[in-house]
Amino acid sequence: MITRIDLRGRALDTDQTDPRALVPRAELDVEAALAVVRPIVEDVRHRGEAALIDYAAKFDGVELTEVKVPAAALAEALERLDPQVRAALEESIRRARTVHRDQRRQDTTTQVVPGGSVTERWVPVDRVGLYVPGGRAVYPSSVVMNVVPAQEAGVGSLAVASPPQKEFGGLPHPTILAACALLGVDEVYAAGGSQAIAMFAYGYREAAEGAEAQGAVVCRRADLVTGPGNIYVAAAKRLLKGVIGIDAEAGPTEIMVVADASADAGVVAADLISQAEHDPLAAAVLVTDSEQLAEEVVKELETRVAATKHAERIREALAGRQSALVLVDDIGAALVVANGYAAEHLEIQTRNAAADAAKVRNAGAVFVGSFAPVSLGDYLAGSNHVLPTGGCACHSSGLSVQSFLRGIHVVDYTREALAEASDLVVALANAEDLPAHGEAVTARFEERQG
Ligand code: HSO
Ligand code: ZN
Repeated sequence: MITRIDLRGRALDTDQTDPRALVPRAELDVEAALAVVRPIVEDVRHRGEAALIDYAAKFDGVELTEVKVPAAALAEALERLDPQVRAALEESIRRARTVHRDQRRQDTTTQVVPGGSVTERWVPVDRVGLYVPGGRAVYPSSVVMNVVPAQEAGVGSLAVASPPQKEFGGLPHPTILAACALLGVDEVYAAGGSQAIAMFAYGYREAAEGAEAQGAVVCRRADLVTGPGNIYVAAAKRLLKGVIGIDAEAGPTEIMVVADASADAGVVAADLISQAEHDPLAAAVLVTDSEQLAEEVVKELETRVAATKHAERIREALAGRQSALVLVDDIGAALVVANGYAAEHLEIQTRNAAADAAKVRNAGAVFVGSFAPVSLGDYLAGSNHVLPTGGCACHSSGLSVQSFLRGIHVVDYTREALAEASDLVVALANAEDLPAHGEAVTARFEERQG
């Protein structure tokens, strides 16, 4: 059910192979989705709420009269929330807040020369749109993972969008609404897919009578949109990047487990399955130096997949080209593979897990030892679960307070400090054939008449 890739006997860190190519990923054609998404985005831009209502009918099968979720629906969802789920969400929020609060940055002022300083001032984004998927993936935990870092960063205005659900009268899923209410988010929209991203990029006004009429603004445009989503959401983010800031184009979930003979095959299999459960395109990869562990994991996968609820989806994910059992000579080689792959989630289940984990350079999040499963991180570790996929972990981080801040350089020089730098600015300006740049400095020291 799962591909074997045998890399034994290969000098992985010295041969010429691109380490990213050692373990394949699922094919995901975001470019093709762009063609679908482009007219939708344009339509939302020009027709606003009327377009959002039309797409809710077309894609979600619901008749909406308004896209904004009424406050009463949020309160009601919270009231009806299962008390156990509520307690778990509250603890998830508490732990995430604890971690994300510590990520807040201090402004730093550097005295460059006497009288000349540069301060890096961290300023939260004014307004953020958070996208929470619906459909197969209804994740109230993702509400927590998006909202908490934005709030801890000090973002002043925060709106959530999630697809309208037919079985809930056109509202987003009630657990998502309840999670919003728990977090104090009161601006929620029943909008999904690329339409929702366009809504955040352009905002919309009340539908008004007459072709030229403009109603009052209902949803203000946002400066940044974050959150996972399907390929159409990724395509809309690619298209609108620049009009609006984006976090990342999230792809299917990935788990890579680096394990040696000391690992428990049942636990490894359970963890691989846990992320395969998300999506038939999810990647579940074991990298091990133990032939015996690999064989045991295969057996455990068979029995555990058969016994779990979403067996079909999981089987498809495990059978896909993106999932594999990779055999390597030793854990050093396993770490070369892991660093090359740059997994969204990387578990280290080895004898020296902490030391091996310290050698990881590329991963969205690392889970150390046998008691830190990815699913703990998904819900309750305190870490964020919106993480870079598709190998993007080699250049990007998961969502954090930092994702919602900008560092503004504040330049403050005295007359004397500028005078001292004047000749140097002029020299560089002339070297670039931009003499007016130099003149902007020297103008300040000219003798003026009158
Ligand atoms: N593993 C997913 C997040 C998630 N899991 C939400 C369960 N719910 C991507 O990191
Ligand atoms: Zn998950």
